[in-house]
Amino acid sequence: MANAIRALAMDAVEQAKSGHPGMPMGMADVATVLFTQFLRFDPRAPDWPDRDRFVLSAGHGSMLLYALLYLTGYADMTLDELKRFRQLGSRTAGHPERGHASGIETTTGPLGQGIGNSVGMALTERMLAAEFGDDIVDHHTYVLASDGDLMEGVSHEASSLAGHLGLNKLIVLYDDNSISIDGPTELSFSDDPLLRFRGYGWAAERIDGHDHAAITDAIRRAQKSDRPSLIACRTTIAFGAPTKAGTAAAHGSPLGAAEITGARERLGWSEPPFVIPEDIRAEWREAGARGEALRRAWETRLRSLSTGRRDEFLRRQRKELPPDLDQAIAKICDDFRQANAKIATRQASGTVLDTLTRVVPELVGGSADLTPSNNTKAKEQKDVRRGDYSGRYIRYGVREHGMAAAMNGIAVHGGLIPYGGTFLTFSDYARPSIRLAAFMGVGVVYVMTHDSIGLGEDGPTHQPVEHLAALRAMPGLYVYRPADPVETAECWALALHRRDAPSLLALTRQSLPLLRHEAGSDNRSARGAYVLAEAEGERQVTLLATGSEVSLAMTARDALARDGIRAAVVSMPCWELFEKTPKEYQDSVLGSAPRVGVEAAVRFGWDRWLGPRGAFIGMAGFGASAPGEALFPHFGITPEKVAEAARSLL
Ligand SMILES: Cc1ncc(C[n+]2csc(CCOP(=O)(O)OP(=O)(O)O)c2C)c(N)n1
Repeated sequence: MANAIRALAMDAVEQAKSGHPGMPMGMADVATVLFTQFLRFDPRAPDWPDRDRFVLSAGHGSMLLYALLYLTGYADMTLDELKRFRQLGSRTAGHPERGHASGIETTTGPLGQGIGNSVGMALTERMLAAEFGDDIVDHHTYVLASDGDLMEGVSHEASSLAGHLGLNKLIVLYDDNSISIDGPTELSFSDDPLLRFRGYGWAAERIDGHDHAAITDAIRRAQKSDRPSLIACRTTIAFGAPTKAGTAAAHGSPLGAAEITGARERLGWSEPPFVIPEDIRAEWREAGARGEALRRAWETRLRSLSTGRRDEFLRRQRKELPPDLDQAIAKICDDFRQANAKIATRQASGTVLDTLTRVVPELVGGSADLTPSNNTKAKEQKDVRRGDYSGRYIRYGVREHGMAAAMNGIAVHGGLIPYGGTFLTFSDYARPSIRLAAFMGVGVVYVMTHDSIGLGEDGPTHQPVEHLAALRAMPGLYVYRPADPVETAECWALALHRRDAPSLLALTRQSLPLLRHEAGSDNRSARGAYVLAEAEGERQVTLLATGSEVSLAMTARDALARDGIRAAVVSMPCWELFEKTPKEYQDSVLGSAPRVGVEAAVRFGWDRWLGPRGAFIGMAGFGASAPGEALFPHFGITPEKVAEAARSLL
């Protein structure tokens, strides 16, 4: 059965003239034992919520996963798809892409991310079990990881968190083949991963990854462990290939006709390319059919839940939000207006969360050790702890990347909606996982505070300047920079409603005046940009601003009015949403008068809104260490400078 995987991997890579045959051939035995004896899955119900999760963290070995999906009988993974490996429009992309085929739990390829995701999945399993009971939620998360996965920093962060939280249903099968692209791993890697993972609080052992009995025993032990498990499987890369086995030459290139013929001989595999003998195929299909009875038994248990609990469980699986969310947001906006709240948008966000976490029970928060700064912990949220997973707040520690990768895992697992905080400047530390959230289209929410020089004394290391531009450059990510408490609540509503893409809230440390005084529940931020204050009469200039600089533009508008200059102020909380509005709306907002952009960040990206005659007030370099009130004048970001720029355009 393992040789069927090896043959398909060799054949598909050869046909595509590109790909990675080595890992699938090396880990074929481990995968066969896992899929035939342990993994609980049902190809006929790939999204069965209580299935075990299998994450191929070493995404370059994608043919291993595709072969398994084909052999076990997933309807959309046909032999034809294997023959079209790595071709345009096929389900069998170079690296596994979530959504391309059922059975692909998460997108992998950037090494280390899969391990990070798996920690979020395993944690979600425990949290949902604490809420809905072990009868309804009781599954394992299995990961196949390579040397590269273990070298990458994100896996260290995530594994350390998994050990701390005691996620004992997480089992990592490590392809300990001592080979990476440059050659033997001893060129760059002298860790003792077993010692390291034991240090994280994991169980760790080494086995012969070609010995089926040893693999079986090790997985059994791991299933009984009270901690997460790393099973280092000693394997030979490209097992069976006559000259390339055990060498880096087999990692990422087709083996070539002669080598494949030799491998077929050694493995005793006489079938032509892409042909699986009937008896072996039947055995694989039988392995794929094992899960149906388990799934049906689970469905019976689900039916025995009370109607209320069952409906709640299923609502979350459908990613449907509770019906009272919008009403709650409207009430929060009213409260802000009544109080004429002059608070930082991070504080407004904290107030919003106090309500949202009550209305949306699937919201699970956290921060990379900046909880009091990010205002991410709602009043009623309890910490998630080792052994007690009933809380809804995760202490991620100083692990931004691990946090973002784990949040992706929480999101793809289903049943919970993750949000997590850090300083906006440290979005860089989380960026590879943010990119994957955008790429997969999962509704993670990032709460990124301290969003400009306005943060003050911590200085330029902490003051983001290029981050908004960099984040806006990422396809599929919605970047929100609300201007006041009302906009903050509106942006939270938009972020939650968007279940098919990640959202990032850039929030201030410093207090801001309330700008949105008008009553009513129209979510004006939903259009991405809108006229906050129209000119008195025909517009002579339009001031475009985001976040903390909108109030500054409003002051400039008053100053200009005193000189008889008619200026409008446009708040632009979300460029991505504005881009999606009809051109007529955009034209009406932007107007035909000259424009001044105001944002305490770099100009990069702004010119598309400013037009050929536009001016920009913002940052041209890094910030400085001083109180925020001193920095705005120092860098020339003041109402006077905005008014001056406006006058120069007339
Ligand atoms: C973040 C990241 N960096 C680099 C790569 C390119 N890459 C793919 S596989 C690999 C290392 C291969 O070694 P190993 O992980 O041991 O896999 P094996 O050769 O055993 O298949 C590298 C550097 C990547 N996919 N992701």
